Amino acid sequence: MSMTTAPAEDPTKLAEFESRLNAGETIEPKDWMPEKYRKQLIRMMSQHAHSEIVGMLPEGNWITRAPSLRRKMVLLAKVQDEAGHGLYIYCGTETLNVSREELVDQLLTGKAKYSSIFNYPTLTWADIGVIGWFVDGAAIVNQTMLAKTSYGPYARAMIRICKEENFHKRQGYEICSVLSNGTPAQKAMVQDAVNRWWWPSLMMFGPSDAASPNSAELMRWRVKKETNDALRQRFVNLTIPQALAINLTVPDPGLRYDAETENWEFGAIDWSEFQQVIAGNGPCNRERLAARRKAHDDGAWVREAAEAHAARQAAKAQSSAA
Ligand code: BYC
Repeated sequence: MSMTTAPAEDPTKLAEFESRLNAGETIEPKDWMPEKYRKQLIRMMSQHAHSEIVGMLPEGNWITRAPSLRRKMVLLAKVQDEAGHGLYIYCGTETLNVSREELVDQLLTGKAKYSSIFNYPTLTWADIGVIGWFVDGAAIVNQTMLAKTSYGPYARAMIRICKEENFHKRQGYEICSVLSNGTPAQKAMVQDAVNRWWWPSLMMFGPSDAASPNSAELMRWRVKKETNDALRQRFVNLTIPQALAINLTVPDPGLRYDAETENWEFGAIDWSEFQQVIAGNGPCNRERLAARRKAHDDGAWVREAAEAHAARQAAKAQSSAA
């Protein structure tokens, strides 16, 4: 990316752009947009794509150990969906005039972030259920909002992706329900997974509103339609009744229902843990990046073959046109 300071935006164009947003119009790739809007979208969309790709690793860890053929088929399909989501969002990001190579390079060199949640280990089969239930559940809450974002290609990608995430969430919740109604050992295993994933899932929504440097600008440009804290609260309100329905508890002594606001109020989040994880010091950050770098290196021959094929096709087309 260029290190030079962006020139000041044309105030007339900026005013037109903002009035289009205020009228609820979507912005399309060929439309004029402020450079900062483009940069914010590249940051957010590429982080989202990277999260889908890195997100395959914790679950991929259990494909060979799924407890039945049916569970294995479902998990394989889910992980493949995530690869599809990643590629789809990379394509959407490319409409903002940035190359896939540049985006992937930012991930592999540690310049770009990906969701904090994927830096935790999957220790038991119950983790797969809880990821579907909590992590995909949190993603749905966030992405349902993003399906109405102001940038057209991102909004359209979210509509399709949310449909698949709904299936992911249901399969996760069903795994948890079966385990919770199973033997005492199975019940203990799923409760332990819930205990480990609860707080990191709340952190997925990002820092509290007061500590979120990007929120104000993203809200003004209607990229985000709701704040991190509002979405986090919605997730808690949706999830606690689901936990109660299958006799599981979340590890929060401060949790209580406020009948007046109709919110499940929750205790304080340990933001120092979140900061450590996004700074690269979570339990699995190094392992995740090493796995992605290895996959990228192992795939070099595919990229080379595709380039050689494209060059051959171009030469053929040129010689038949001559
Ligand atoms: N993890 O100003 P803020 C999935 C960073 S994958 C890491 O509030 P913003 C799935 C943030 O980037 C789900 N970093 O930022 C896949 C910023 O740093 P930079 C992924 C985080 O953008 C497989 C700084 O903290 N979803 O669905 O206003 C299996 C300050 O934050 C996190 C998306 O990516 C985090 N959790 O809001 C299952 C959705 N939170 O960039 C499921 C798209 C914050 O300035 N992204 N940071 O260096 C978003 O909606 C928003 O970008 C966020 C953060 C809510 C994540």
